[in-house]
Amino acid sequence: MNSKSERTDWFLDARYGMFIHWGLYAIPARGEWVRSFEKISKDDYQGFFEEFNPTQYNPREWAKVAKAAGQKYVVLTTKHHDGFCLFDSKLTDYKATNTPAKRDLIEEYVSAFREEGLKVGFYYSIIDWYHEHYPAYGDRIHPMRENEKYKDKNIDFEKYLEYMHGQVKELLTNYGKIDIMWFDFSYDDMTGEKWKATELISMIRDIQPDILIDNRLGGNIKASKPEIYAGDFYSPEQIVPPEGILNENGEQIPWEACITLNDNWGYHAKDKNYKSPKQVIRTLVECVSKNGNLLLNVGPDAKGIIPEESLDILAEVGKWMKRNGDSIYGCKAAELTKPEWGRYTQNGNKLYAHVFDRGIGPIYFAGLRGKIKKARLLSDGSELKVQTPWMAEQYSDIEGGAFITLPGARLPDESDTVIELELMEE
Ligand code: FHN
Repeated sequence: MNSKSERTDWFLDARYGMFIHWGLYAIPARGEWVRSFEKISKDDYQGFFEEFNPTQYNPREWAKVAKAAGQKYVVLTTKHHDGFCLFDSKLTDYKATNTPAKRDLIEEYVSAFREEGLKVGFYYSIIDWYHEHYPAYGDRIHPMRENEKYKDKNIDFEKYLEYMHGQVKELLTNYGKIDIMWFDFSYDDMTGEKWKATELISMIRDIQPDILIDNRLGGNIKASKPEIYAGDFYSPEQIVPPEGILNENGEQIPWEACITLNDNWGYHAKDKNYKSPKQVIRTLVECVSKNGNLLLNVGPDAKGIIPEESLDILAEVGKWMKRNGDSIYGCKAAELTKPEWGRYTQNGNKLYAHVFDRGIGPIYFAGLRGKIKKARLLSDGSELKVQTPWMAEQYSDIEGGAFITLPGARLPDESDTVIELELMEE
């Protein structure tokens, strides 16, 4: 088995992935928490199971979208909190193969994305609102948390754990090499060994030694000696950590911010509050500039179609990635103060200046005087001259700084104009 740093090499290189939340909840189309928010009973939710038939599901199309977007890996919900399994689990009847879909949706997903050359991940909810031995009454989030009928139910949580561990074993045995296991989520006392996490991780490592695991089984991934189940990467959600993520020893640890395109993970027909391509590009750059990854979510509808708005954003960002991907893939934080005009990313002796705000006059690179071998506009490879113009020479404090004057008053790309600076060998 590779060490944690060897395991995460590809992940830190990839930087950008697609998250997919999809399941029965796409039919009510009010987000993936609809059962909990609306306290929907199992019987009332059963109708969606009997109806689920995503006639337009074509993961090869999804994979092509992800590839064109510049995404290098993907994580799909194999089971979300509602307990519905997109895969043909032998441990339950509550699965896609028993719906009108009559398909193992995961099997098709894995082969389609592998065919496009993406790394493949499984999201798996350790929370399960369907399983009879998962705590319901009095739980903080279970749909039946206030239903008196569940008050005296005799549950055996051990039976749920046997089921949950068994399903993880199915997922990591039946679908070939899987690159990421994305567990979701621990809360209150439902954490760590409550899930028999050490036993679970040992089983996982036996089957798929190099799989990456997130930190949501519990434990403290930032500890100087984290628990075996504390994970390979930290998983901030709907936020880019202000300072990146360091452990107790002050060392950078791998992290991945998962972010929605609108305000919902699962399909929500009325949620039109989409981020702009510019926001997505700048969020991706911010993650990489702080040594992190971005896992960007789409929520396909009940037919299996990714919403048009999501497709448009992904395509726009993909165009930017096609020209500027060198400033993302394999890059990390630069050891330079964040500049006023944007952010830096770096890969070896290539320093990438992501210019968001043009200001007026030349772009100023503090501390880089005499350190830049050459400069290019990354999008088209055109030469940029590193020179101190008269207005800087006579009227500016240029101690140690370098200047590049971009042609024209506006940025070539208002979302993010990237200047590739090849630094002098030290
Ligand atoms: O409750 C889930 C939510 O539905 C979604 O899956 C996100 C994605 O990371 N995780 C949990 C909320 O933290």
